[in-house]
Amino acid sequence: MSANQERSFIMVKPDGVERGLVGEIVSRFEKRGFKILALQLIHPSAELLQEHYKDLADKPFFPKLLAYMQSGPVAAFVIQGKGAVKIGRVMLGATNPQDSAPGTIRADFALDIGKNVCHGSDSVESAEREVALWFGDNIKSYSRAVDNIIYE
Ligand code: IDP
Ligand code: MG
Repeated sequence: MSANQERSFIMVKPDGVERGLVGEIVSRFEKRGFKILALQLIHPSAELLQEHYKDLADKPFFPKLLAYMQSGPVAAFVIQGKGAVKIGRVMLGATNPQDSAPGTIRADFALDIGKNVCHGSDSVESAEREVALWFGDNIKSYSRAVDNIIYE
C-alpha cells in the first residue's frame, strides 16, 4: 500500500451527532485533503462496541463508555491519504479535551473526557481492524483529479 493510501477509521460519537457536528467534522478531514472512502450513520450494538473497544474492557470507565456510545447513532467514516492515522489523531486532539491543543476538534467542541465527541484509530494496524469491523473488507478507493494538486 502506498503512503498516500493509508486509511483511518474516524467516528463522530453520539454527543457529536446530537450536537450537529457531523458536517463540521467530516468537512475538516475533506478540507485537509483526505479522501472519504465510506460514510454511514450507525446505531452500534453492544457487541460491536465491545469488539471495537476490546482493549479497554478492564478499565473502570468501560461500562460508562459503552452506555455513552449507545446513547444515540454515531457517524462512522473512513479517510484515506498520506499520514491518515497520525494526522487524524492530531486533528482530534488529546483524549481529554482539557488537554487538547487549540484548533483540534476536541478542544474546539468538547470539555469532558467522557463526552469527547469523536474517535480516531491510534495505529495503522488498529485502523485496518476498525475499518474491517465497521465497514467490512470490500470498501473501494477511487481516483480524484484533485490528488494531483494535493500531493507533490
Ligand atoms: P482515544 O479515544 O483518544 O483513543 P482511549 O484511551 O482509546 O482514547 O479511550 C477510548 C474512549 O474512552 C475515549 O475517547 C473516551 O471517550 C473514553 N475514556 C478514556 N479514558 C476515560 C476516562 O478516564 N474516563 C471516562 N472516559 C474515558
Ligand atoms: Mg483509542
